[in-house]
Amino acid sequence: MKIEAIDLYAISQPLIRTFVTSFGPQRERDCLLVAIHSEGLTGWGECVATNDPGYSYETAKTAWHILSDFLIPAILGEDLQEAEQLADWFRFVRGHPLAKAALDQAAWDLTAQRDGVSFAQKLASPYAEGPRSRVKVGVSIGIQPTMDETLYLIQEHVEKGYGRIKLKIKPGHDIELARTVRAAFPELVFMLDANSAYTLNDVAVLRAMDEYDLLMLEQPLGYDDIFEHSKLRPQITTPLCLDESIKSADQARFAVEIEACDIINIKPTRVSGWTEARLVHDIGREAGIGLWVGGMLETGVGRAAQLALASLPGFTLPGDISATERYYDPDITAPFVLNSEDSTIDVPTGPGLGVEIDMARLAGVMSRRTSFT
Ligand code: OSB
Ligand code: MG
Repeated sequence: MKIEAIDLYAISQPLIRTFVTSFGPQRERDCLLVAIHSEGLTGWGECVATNDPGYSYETAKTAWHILSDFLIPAILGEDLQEAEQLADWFRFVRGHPLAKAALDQAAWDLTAQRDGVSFAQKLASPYAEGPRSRVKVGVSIGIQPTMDETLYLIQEHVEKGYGRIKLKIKPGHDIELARTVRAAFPELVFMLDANSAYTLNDVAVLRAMDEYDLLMLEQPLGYDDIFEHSKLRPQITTPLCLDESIKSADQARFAVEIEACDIINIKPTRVSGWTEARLVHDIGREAGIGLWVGGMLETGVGRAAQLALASLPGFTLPGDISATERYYDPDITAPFVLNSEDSTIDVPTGPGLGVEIDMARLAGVMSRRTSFT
């Protein structure tokens, strides 16, 4: 398929609720969308780089620069057979996984449409099991101004049917939170995400978490670290999960080899896309690592592709793929809704991503658009 044209959009949508993590608040969600055109088909991808460089060094603005000046010119006019080719085409750009992942997602969507299969079917084709039809999900709740609001939000989401709750922590907002939540909800399946806010000097705090029967503790130490996580792991009984520091299949291999984690949160965007995410899945599955699909406050475009990844057989834990109405109302696609009876979301079955973009809504939230031909 000759890559005939690519559109790049910058959009900005208000979040229904400000999302606060240890690296700060997000009120407006800026992100980019890419559309690859070929043979009358259009493949869509979302770039989830955030407004600020708190989660990673990439921002929506650096991603615009890398996409428009390097990645898009490198693939325009090329003959795309399979999305796996992109890794070679992009090798000349160091880093910038979130920018690369947008085009990777669009290439998977486009080639799945060409093949007349869903993104999930195409991604799951190497596995005898095939894709799951619905995937287990949980919800990620940002840091709230008061403990009462935290408890209220947990209650609200449990009532909606979410079977797993993730809470954000930061120094000074940790042990008391875990203690209070466990006391209020003795049976709750919950976990904590520190987004790299601690150091090995805080082992006493992290060890105190062992009391509260957490599903896991996510990325307590450095955002690029696996070495110190491997030092921490034998000192706590809570299962240790890595997010930020696994940016490639190689880093997943290294983490497994030095026993730095029990669990990996695979965000396809953080590892440059779905091809690499599937490799991380295979490495983790082979090593008996717990796996789940992480989120970055995606719109319906990104959610559809997260669901496709989560349909692979090695995912053992609920993903951060909550219903889109939690973040955007209306969204730029039809909403994804929770199956409240089993805390799942259905994997789209239509060709490619299986979602339709509301172009009028997109025009309403768009701040910038460039077409490359
Ligand atoms: O660390 O998992 C994270 C959102 C933005 C940046 C980092 C993270 C998150 C989330 C939200 O936890 C997950 C979601 O519901 O999309
Ligand atoms: Mg995280």
